[in-house]
Amino acid sequence: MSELDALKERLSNLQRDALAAFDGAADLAALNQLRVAYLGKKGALTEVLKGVGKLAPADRPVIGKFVNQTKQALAEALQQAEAALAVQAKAARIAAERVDVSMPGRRRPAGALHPVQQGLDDLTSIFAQMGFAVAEGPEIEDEFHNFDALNISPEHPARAMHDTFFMQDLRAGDDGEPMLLRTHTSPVQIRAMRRLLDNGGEPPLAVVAPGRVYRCDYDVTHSPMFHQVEVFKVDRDVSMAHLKGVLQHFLSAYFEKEVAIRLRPHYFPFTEPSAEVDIGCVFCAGKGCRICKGSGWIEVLGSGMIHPNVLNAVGIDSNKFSGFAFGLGVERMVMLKQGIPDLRLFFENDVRFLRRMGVAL
Ligand code: 2NM
Repeated sequence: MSELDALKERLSNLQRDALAAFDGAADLAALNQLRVAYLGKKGALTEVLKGVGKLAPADRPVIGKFVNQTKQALAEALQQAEAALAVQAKAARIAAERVDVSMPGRRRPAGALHPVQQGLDDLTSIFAQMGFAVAEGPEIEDEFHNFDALNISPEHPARAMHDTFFMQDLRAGDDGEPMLLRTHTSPVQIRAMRRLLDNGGEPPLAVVAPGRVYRCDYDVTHSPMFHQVEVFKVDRDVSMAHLKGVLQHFLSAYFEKEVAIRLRPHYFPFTEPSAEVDIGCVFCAGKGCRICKGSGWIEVLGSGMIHPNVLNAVGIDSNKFSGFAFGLGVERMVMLKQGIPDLRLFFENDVRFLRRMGVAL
């Protein structure tokens, strides 16, 4: 075989091998290595071209044309392989980054209202709907608003260190009178009545006062901090009939059924007459059970006609005006409505209780 034919054959073998190799390249990096291997300065083509020097001068243009065709073919094949790999790489990237937009999001725990807060809101809104104004006030009080104005005399046992948390270092006023944690929300009522009179107003006035209260009392059925809702209305000719009507509506609304109520004579310093209020037992429908101790009745709140001394203390003329008032413990009301057996569950923050009783936001 002539030198020319041998060279032609080497070139066409090189082209065949190169095209096959380009076709089989796994990625762009591999293809680049093949480009160097075939077309680079020290590549296979350069190696073959070393043989051109040995050819007869007349054969050189012939092989030159052949070399150009080979180079052209390799360049085109490279370009095609490159384009194919680019398409393939893009498809692979899209597949890897694929997001299922129809997949549901991860659920986050939403949190909930504490059953006591839900009870406060439920109770307060029943009175708000009846037209009572909602009032809040300070948890740190003075003796006037918490005791004196409520006709609770200095000798009254409720004032004793035993029941009241006095602030050791906090004193108010020029005479350094003692401050205390309010033992009921009545001081909020006193403030509401005083504000009305200070602003030159006069009754009617109807207020509901929800909030935290504190008593130095700690056992299975008492917590040193608990919650109260207190309610009053003052106007001309307010009577116990109004009290009973409001109680009947409120208690049936709260328990979401027609409940029987009864008033039993009682004593509170701030009301006269005073009455404790029972409802027909919500657990046994009045038949008698362990919860109502066989009586068929459960005590739910204290009430009465506001004592003339209380009205006079805030500047309301007790000869012109009268009022009813009552107060209840929120935890007790929630326990009765939800069948919660132990007061301590409200304050232990056991998540099993909170998840079960918590009201979704
Ligand atoms: C009770 C029972 C009876 C009461 C009295 C007042 C005020 F400030 F208007 F005089 N507010 N709440 C009251 C009356 C509270 O709780 C057992």
